[in-house]
Formats: sequence, structure tokens, C-alpha cells
Amino acid sequence: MKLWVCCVLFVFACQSSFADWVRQPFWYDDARRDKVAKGTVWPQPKNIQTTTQSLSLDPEGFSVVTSDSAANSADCKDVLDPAIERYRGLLFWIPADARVSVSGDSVLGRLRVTTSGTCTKYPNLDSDESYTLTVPASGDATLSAQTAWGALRGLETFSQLVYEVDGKHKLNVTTIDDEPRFPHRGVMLDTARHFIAVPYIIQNLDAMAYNKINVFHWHMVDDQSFPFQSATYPDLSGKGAYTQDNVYSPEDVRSVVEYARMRGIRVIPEFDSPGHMQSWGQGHPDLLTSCSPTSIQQDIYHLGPANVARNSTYDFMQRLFQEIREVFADEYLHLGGDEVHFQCWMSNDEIQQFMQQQGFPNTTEGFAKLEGYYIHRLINILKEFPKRTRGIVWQEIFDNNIISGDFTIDLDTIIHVWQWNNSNFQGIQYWDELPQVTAAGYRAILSSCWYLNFIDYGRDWPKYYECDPHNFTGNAQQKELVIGGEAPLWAEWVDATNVVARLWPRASAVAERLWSPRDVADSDAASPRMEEHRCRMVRRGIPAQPQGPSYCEYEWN
Ligand code: CP6
Repeated sequence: MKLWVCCVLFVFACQSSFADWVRQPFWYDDARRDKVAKGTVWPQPKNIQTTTQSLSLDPEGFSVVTSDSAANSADCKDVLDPAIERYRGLLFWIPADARVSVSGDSVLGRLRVTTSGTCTKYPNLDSDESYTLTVPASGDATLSAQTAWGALRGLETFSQLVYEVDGKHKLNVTTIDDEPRFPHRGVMLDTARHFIAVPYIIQNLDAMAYNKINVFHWHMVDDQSFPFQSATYPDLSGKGAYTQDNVYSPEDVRSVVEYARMRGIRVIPEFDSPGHMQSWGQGHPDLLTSCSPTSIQQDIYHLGPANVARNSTYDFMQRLFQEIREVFADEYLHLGGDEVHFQCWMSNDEIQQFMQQQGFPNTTEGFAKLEGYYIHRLINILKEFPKRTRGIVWQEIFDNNIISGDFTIDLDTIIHVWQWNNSNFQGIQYWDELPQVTAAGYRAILSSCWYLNFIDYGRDWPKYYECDPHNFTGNAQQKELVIGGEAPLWAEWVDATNVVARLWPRASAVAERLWSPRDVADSDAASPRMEEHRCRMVRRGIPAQPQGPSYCEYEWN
């Protein structure tokens, strides 16, 4: 028996496929990344002309200056000045005692930053993030952008051009003209299955900025816990948080929103309803539907989705969302709407009565109408807010429209596509969903192929990298309606101990897909740059996990 196994292994080992498997060629290439990928940019810019002519930077003498037109606008300066300070800190990493003098070299002395448009206090979906960056053979380098948000992206690019040779900070003569392919490029973090303390959220915002990601979708609350401390309804976290240490105070939220703003990142909070609300029921049981004992939805509290039959539910949501809109500042709120199981509603007399009143049949179509009715009312509530407010919803809300035949959801609502279909999960494939969503005229964001909570043995980023949001059949107008995507990290098996390493550099694959032109799609070609980028993040203090055997010049310590 043993001999037989040995023979099979021997024959297999002689096949070249086995040799390839042992020697995964990309691992070898990547371990030698220092020879090929120094000073490369992630995500890949739209247009980059680079040369082999190098300039040195003098950490003592180098300066970044803003031109007068940038200084004209207080809103631009407010973001730009601190950013320039930050990037000064990121530009020079060689320890002082290891630095070699650059005297006698061609030295780049200055980077001039100009913004020519007007700046907004907060970044938004329409913000212009384009920039051009020139590093000439002699004279000042220039970075010009329409807005401070574009200038931030350009500063990040500039900092990535710098590499280390023989104790010197160097960069090559280069011209870059860059802008994102999609305006909505996000990471979603779930802080309800596990509490994630603010310093780790902050660290992720740093990593997002290094990847030009501009949306932090904060899936703040869910069935398991309600960590948001609401001034209007203190019992929500008072009774719904895991502990009173595991809460985000208004001050915490404000500091996250401000830290994100400084990096051109929008914070979009999600307060998921009418499903996934168990934790809300701890302090406010009347908000939820009582399920009859025969319903499979019952848990120890016998409560299910929101009680959508009561006006008091809508009053509650109005007051809560009004507070949320003020604290988070973004024009968009994520309203959830995913995974509502209809059995509990079906088992409740009050809901049944309400459905009869509304003329909704007691069928799947009827419950789809009921959920549509609820979200429609919620969106109408947002419309009455003093500041313009719009909704993002998970795809079920759109799918229910199709089931019920009632297109009651406003067209300025964004549909978040998350489902897929395989042996473990029966949903709709995104290439079947996006044609329908966009044909109906809705804008869409994609997450289906970027669920970072799934892990495998091996490097999995190429699979995220190769997924394209335009991989569906549709006309140009439909493609235009896909405004981007998000990499979600559901946190059933994630907390502060592993959140940063699980996200990075895997989310970097998504970042490049959403920023760079569509034809930048070859993961083998991207691999050395990915390695360089991962080491750069490690050097900057982000514990980004390795993607195979390799080393970094500055290892984690
Ligand atoms: N929680 C909420 C979740 C998920 C969703 N919504 C989820 C579903 C399937 C998988 C992973 C996560 N945990 N509120 C779906 C949007 Cl595989």
C-alpha cells in the first residue's frame, strides 16, 4: 500500500504540472520584486509616461508648496495643508543614520500643488478626483487638480513614485495624467458582529487613502449588536450594544468622519432595516414584529423584522435618521433592506390586517409589496430632511419591485448588488442582475465578487482583480449607471485582532479594478506592483498580509 502511494507520488512529481505547483513561478518573480517594481504606483494611473532618468530627493531641502490659486479657497487649504504635512512624513523613510548625501546628484527641490476649481467641505459622488503630475528633468515638479480631492490622489501617487537606492530617496522623470474609472470605490466594514475600536477604523482609513478608495461604508449595527450611541434613543446602544465599552460615541463618529474627510473619503453609514434589527429590539421591542410561536423566525425574544404596520415605527425611524444624517454628513444613507424573511410578518395578525387594508395579497408578491411600501416611506422621510438625503439599498429592494410589479422606489436610490449563485448560495448572478437594475434606470454598485470575508489557502487577490463591474450585457447608458463597487468585510469571524490584515492587500485588488482603466486587467502583470504596494503599506505601518513567499526591505516589527 505504501509503495503504491509512493509510486503515484513519484509519477506525479515527474510531471511538469507538479514542478510548477511546487515552484509557483509568480512566487519566484515576486520575491525578486525589488529588481522590477520600485517606485510603481497602485492603483495604476490612467496615463503614465516614465523614463529611466532618476532624480534624488533631499529630505532636508525638499518642499511642497501650494500655489496662490489653491490658497484662495479656505475649503481647499483646510484639506490640502494637513495633507502636505502628512505626505512629508510618508516621503522619507530611510533612517537618518542610513541616509547618503545627495550632493552632486540631480536633485528635485520642490513640488508645486495647484487646485484650479472650487472645493467642497466634504467629498461627494460628483467630486472631481482627476490630477496631472509632472516630474521634469529639471525645475519644480507640478501637481495640478481641479479640487483638493484630486490633489490628495496626486500626492499619494507622488509619494509612491519615490523609491530607495543605496541610502537615497529617488524618483524618475515622469508624467502622469490620471482620474478614476468609477466614482464610488468603497470598503464595507461590519462593526456589529464584532466591535472594532476606533483606532483600527482609523488605520483602515489610512490604508484606504493609500489605495485611493473614497467610500467607507460603515455597516454599523445588525442583529447581534447596536454600538451606535444615539442621543435621540440612548436605549438603542444602552441595551443593544454588547457592553457599554463597545459603543461609538457621537465624538467617536465625528472623529472618524473628520479623519476620513481629510483623506477624501466619504463615510456612508448603514442602519439596516426592516430585517437584521434584533439588537434594536433589546431597547425598543415595540419597533419589531412579534412572531407567532410557529414562525421559524422567532428567537428568544420572539421578534422579527420591523413592525411596518405602525406609524410609530416611521416616526422612530424619522427621528433616528435625522440624527444620523447630521452626524455622518454624507448625502447618502445606506438603508439596508437585505434578507427580510417574510414568515414572521406572515404570522402576525397586525401585519396581516394592515396588508388587507393596503390590498396586498398574502403571497410572496404581497410581502414584496409590503417591504417596498416600507422602504418607499423611509425614502420619502429622507426627502423631507433639511439637507438633501438619498438612499442606497441592497438589491432585494429592486428584486421585490420586479416580483411585485410596483416600481415605487425613487430612481435616485442606488441599488447595491451583492448576491451570487453557487453550490453554497442561491442568488442571482451580478451579470444577470445589473442588466435589469440599469435597464430600469437605477444606478448600481457592485459587491458580489468581492466578499473579503471568504478565505482560501493561497493567494486570492487575482480573483477579485479579474472581476469587472461592466461584465454584463447592456448599452453604454446602462454601463454608465454602474457607479462603482465595494469590497465588503462581514465580521462574524473578524475583530480588531485580524481586521486590517484580512482587508489588506486583498481590498487593494478591488481598488485597482475600480480606479484603473478596464484594460489594466492582467493579474500576472500586476503582481510585482502588488508586492511592492503591500511592502509599502507594511513600511507605512499597515499590517497587510503576505500574498505568498516573499520579503520586504522593511519587515513588520
Ligand atoms: N449580514 C447582513 C450578513 C450578510 C448580508 N447582510 C451576508 C450574507 C451572505 C454572506 C455574507 C454576509 N452577514 N446584514 C448580506 C448583504 Cl455569504
